[in-house]
Amino acid sequence: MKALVLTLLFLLIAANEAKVYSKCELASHLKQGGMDGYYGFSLNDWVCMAFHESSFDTRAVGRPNRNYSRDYGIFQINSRWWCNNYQGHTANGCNKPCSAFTNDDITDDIVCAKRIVRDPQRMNAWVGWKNKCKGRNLSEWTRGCNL
Ligand SMILES: *[C@@H]1O[C@H](CO)[C@@H](O)[C@H](O)[C@H]1NC(C)=O
Ligand SMILES: *[C@@H]1O[C@H](CO)[C@@H](O)[C@H](O)[C@H]1NC(C)=O
Ligand SMILES: [Ca+2]
Repeated sequence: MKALVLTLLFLLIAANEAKVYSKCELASHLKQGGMDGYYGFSLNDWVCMAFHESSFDTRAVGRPNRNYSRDYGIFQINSRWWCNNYQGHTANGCNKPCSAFTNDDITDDIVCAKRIVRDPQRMNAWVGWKNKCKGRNLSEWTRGCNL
């Protein structure tokens, strides 16, 4: 019985921490977070970016970059500039531990993504967006969503 309870508890915790968004669910959260049109970027841009950066997986952690920084979470936020992973120098522009960007609550991830896009390079900060979304017809990324 105790083992069963522990197993259930573990599954609950695991389920709580590992969230892979669906396209429309993410679009809806981003809209609530004020991302639609933020600095001129549409929901489609944000959804397309998140897909190509993390496949919508809130737990995604990138392999170490050449300079030993890493990218965290659904928006693959970089530890050199935006969050602290306690493994080297960081500017910590979003003033967060990187672990804040690998849980299933993306509220703070959204706040940080907004901070990132306010920098001059805008969404070019995300290579996935630059290579796979920029300048393309992105209407499929919110098609069929009830927004
Ligand atoms: C480290 O590499 C990442 C990814 O390539 C990049 O975003 C970041 O700006 C780099 N940091 C430095 C200090 O060069
Ligand atoms: C984008 O693609 C959709 C569907 O493929 C189409 O309906 C729409 O007109 C396109 N938009 C532009 C600006 O080309
Ligand atoms: Ca978070």
